[in-house]
Amino acid sequence: MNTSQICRRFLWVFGLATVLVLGWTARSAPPRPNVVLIYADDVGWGDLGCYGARTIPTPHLDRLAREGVRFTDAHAPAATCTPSRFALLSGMYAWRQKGTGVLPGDAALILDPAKPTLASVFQRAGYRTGVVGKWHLGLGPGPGKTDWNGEIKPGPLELGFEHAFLMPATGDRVPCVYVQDRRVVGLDPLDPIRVSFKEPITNEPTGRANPELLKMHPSHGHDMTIVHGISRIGYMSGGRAARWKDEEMSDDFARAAVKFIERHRTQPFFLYLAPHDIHVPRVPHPRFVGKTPHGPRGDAMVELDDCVGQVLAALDQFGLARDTLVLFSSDNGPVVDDGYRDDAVTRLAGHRPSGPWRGGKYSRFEAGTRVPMLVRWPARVKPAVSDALMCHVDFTATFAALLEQVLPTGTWVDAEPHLPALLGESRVARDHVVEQAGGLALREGRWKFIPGGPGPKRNEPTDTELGNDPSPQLYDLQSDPGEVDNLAPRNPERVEAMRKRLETIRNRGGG
Ligand code: NG6
Ligand code: CA
Repeated sequence: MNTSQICRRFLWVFGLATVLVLGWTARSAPPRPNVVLIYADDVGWGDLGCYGARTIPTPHLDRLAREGVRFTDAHAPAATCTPSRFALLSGMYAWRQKGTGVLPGDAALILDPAKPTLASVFQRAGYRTGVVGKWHLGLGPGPGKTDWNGEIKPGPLELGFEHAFLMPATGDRVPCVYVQDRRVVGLDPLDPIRVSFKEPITNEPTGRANPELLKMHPSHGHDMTIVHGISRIGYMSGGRAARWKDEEMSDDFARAAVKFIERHRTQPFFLYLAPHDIHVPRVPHPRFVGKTPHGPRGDAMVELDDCVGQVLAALDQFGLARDTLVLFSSDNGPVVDDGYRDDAVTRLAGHRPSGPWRGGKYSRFEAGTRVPMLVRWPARVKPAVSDALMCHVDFTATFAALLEQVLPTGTWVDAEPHLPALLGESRVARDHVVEQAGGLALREGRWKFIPGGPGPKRNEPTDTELGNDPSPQLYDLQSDPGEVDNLAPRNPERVEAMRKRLETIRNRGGG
């Protein structure tokens, strides 16, 4: 062999080695998908076509289910919004911290900016981070102090989000304006906003005094300031030019989400998209009205599905679908009448929002927290149905594992990393989960334990069964998914063991 032959052979071998090494690293390189977490409001296990709904078309959610993992035993950390979202972002069950129940619209921020959050984990890993939609975790220093006409902080930007486009609390609570980053969108400084949850601010019309001005009437509460013909919880004045239009809210959020995706399409991004649908007041855009036989509640579900469709279309259009993990779930179980007369009860027509589970939003029975959950990531996740026991409180630790972020031991009080289960690669996840709805309940495998204690049997405004009983309850969900046969009197040992375990978890402390 002469020198040039040796050279050529060397180049050839070197070239082959390079191809092999590159090929290998491409397969084993740490995955860095974009993540879009869609966290819907009050959507029940049974409200999606892919979970059995027959009369509510949800083609885009069904597509996610077909192309990803559909979970059958996934749980929101609580049966209402604020505590679930608190746990989702902090990795700590909300019942460990006082003041984390359903918040008024002028509450102070309840998350501690000094502690890591789901968003800050992504930010530390070099992701662009954004939140669009329902916040409901408090903004600024709180009642009378949060400056709705100036800079609103602390908020999501102090917690690891780089961009924010928010509804501050809920659709049925004032202030009915969007906040972008730290400012109200479209505010006229000559018409400043004032907010109170204690007393009327001016003599502006309220649902209580002026029902003739309403286009949707409350069934319970919701009789304070009227904004666009709907009376809300709380009083606000001013900010007229900035007030959102309920019919356009879903599109407003979808547009903001798509804009965020487009802006960051060349960098890894994390988007927490929190639609308002299908929470009350349910006021879908006219193009969805009449799409189901169920009135506004069903139609709002179709609107939610359309919002998901807009996001999926953007991912397809920008060539990002393959490398983006899309996760869909809900912050608590379903509710039918949640305070407005919107025909939800009379037009149920056999639809079962809770699926086979008992109870719903506010309830310690299973439907309070057992929610739909879908995970699609075409590059990595194979389509499957998984019965792994999952809880949103784990997302912090689980995504930290995905991003290979090492955080000091004890950072997440309750979050456990369950990445293989999230990706559908394992059916083993939690061996227990605490369900919060006022009081607590414990799931351990197939067993469900609800401690005995005081409390009403039903939530009066919504007529949901709450799961309260003076005596302890024990159910075997495998043979009795509807929680009707209380096995506690026949299994005192299991009851005692689960009572003790719940006590131990409770006493572990919030730090
Ligand atoms: C309740 C409201 C309900 C809803 C809920 C919070 C009444 C009678 N009911 O107090 O309409 O706003 O709070 O829902 O006012 S959540 O999904 O944000 O937790
Ligand atoms: Ca909710």
